[in-house]
Order: sequence, then structure tokens, then C-alpha cells
Amino acid sequence: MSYKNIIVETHDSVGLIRLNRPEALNALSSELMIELGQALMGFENDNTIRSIVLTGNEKAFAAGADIKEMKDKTYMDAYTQDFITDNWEAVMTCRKPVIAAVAGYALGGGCELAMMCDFILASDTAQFSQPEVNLGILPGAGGTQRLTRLVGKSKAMEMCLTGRMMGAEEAERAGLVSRVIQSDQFMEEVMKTAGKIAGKSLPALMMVKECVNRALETTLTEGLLFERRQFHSSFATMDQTEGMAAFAEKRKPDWNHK
Ligand code: DAK
Repeated sequence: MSYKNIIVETHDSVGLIRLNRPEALNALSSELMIELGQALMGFENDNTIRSIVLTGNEKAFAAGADIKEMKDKTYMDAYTQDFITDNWEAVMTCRKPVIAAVAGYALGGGCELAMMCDFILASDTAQFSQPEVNLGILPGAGGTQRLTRLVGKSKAMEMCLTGRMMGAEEAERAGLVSRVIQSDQFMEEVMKTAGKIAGKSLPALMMVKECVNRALETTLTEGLLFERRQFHSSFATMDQTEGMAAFAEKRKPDWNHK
């Protein structure tokens, strides 16, 4: 499929999606979000893909939703059309691991899109912000909710009330990003991490993802029960048999992904 606003590549078992509207700092227009959803579903349905990277360019991951596109909307437009909701759910419904690789600006919807991914790897140039308050609005794609869960109430409140930028080091300290990588090695290191994940058993990866996500949605007792049942289920996979046999025989596992 050919796209106008994103570049889609396959690197062995890693699917790479680059947001590509450099003239608008990758502002997330409706058209871009539709294409992103299509690309993600393409990788989701491709049996050879086991991890996905979502990135932008050196200057911007994404500077937010497209302000010029939404500036003339009325309340009735936003409410009756359920404004942009549909196109923003695709990352959340992906069952394969999705890494956000953030260099430069991740602002507003850009920061929210990165937080919808499973984890964020940041270049030392990354800048995160929820600046919607400067536009007379508030975050609308999870900024007040996901940021609070990731960095705690105090910092999330300060970020959303002031709209200030948070650099990569602070974002790592606060728990927003899993790791900061030097900009000159950024994509190489990101692809290495994505490749490492793609080298595992796909059902195991999917079960891990479901369990970690469940931790944010439920009580500890229910989460532990959910994890225990998934753990038991993993003994029904061919890859459990193979993984443990390979360990005992001191060789690399040859995954079936079943
Ligand atoms: N939208 C549209 N165009 C944008 C843009 C944006 N968010 N950000 C930048 N651009 C465009 C600029 O207009 C400019 O275009 P031209 O004037 O050249 O045509 C070009 O990108 C380069 O930008 P600048 O000239 O401004 O570049 P600077 O280096 O001087 O400044 C900046 C960089 C990032 C500080 C600045 O561009 C900026 O402040 N941008 C706006 C950032 C922002 O406020 N983002 C939040 C937008 S609100 C929802 C889902 C999502 C959302 C809401 C609901 N649902 C699911 C319900 C999200 C809302 C938002 O993200």
C-alpha cells in the first residue's frame, strides 16, 4: 500500500513506521492517523512481524494534532462526529509490541500517541509536553490520564497546567521513557531493541503485553490471578516446549510462534 503521510518499512521481523509530514513537524492530521491505523493493522496481520517501531524524524516525533485542521471546529462538530476518536484507537488495539522512538518534539497528541505505545525510547533531543492549555483546550487523547499514571500527579499536573517542555533526562527520571539514547546512535539502538523483541516467541510477547497492561486496569489480586492463568496457558504452547528444551540442550531456541 502507498501512503502520503507515513513511510512504512519492514526490517526482518520488525515493522517500522515513520511519521512523515516534516513541513508541519509531523502534525497528526486525520489523513495521517487513518494511514497510521492502516499500517498498524497491516503489521498486526502479517505473521512475519513480531515488533513494531513508531517514529518521526530528528526534529519531531509529532508536534500534536493538526491545529490548522481543527481550529474551525464547533462543539457540535466535535461531539457529533466524535472528533478524531476513531482514528486514534489503532495503537491501543495492537496486540504486538509497539515501541515509540521519540526524537525532537512529542507535543500534545504526539506525546499522547507515544504514551499509547508499549514503551518509549527517547533520543537525548526529545522534548515532551502537553501544551494544549496554551490553545485554550486540554489534552484529549489521554494526556491527563496516561501521563498521571506514568509520572505521578504532581508532575502531570504541572505539565498539563503550564504546558512546559520536559527534556529526555527528566522524562527518564520521571518514568515517562524507559531509556535515553544518544542521538547519533538513536535509530540503530532502537532497531536493535526492536529486533531483540522480535527474536522471541510471538505468543509469549503477546501474553506479556496483556499482563503488563492489565496491571494498570485492575487490583493486584486480580492482576496476579490474570498473570497466573496466562502463565499456565503458556505451557500449552509449542514454544514453551522448545524454549525449555533448547535451554536444557544448550542451544538457541527455534521458535514456532505457536
Ligand atoms: N499543527 C499544525 N501545524 C503545526 C503544528 C501543529 N500541531 N505544529 C507545528 N506546525 C507547523 C507550523 O505551523 C509551521 O508551519 P508553516 O507556518 O511553516 O506553514 C511548521 O509546522 C513549523 O513550525 P514552527 O515554524 O512553529 O516551528 P518552530 O521550530 O518555530 O516551533 C514548535 C516549533 C513545536 C514549538 C511550534 O511549532 C509549536 O508550538 N507547535 C504547536 C504545538 C502544540 O500546541 N501542539 C498541541 C496541539 S493540540 C484527540 C486526539 C488528539 C488531540 C486531541 C484530541 N482525541 C482523540 C479526541 C490532540 C490535540 C493537540 O495535540
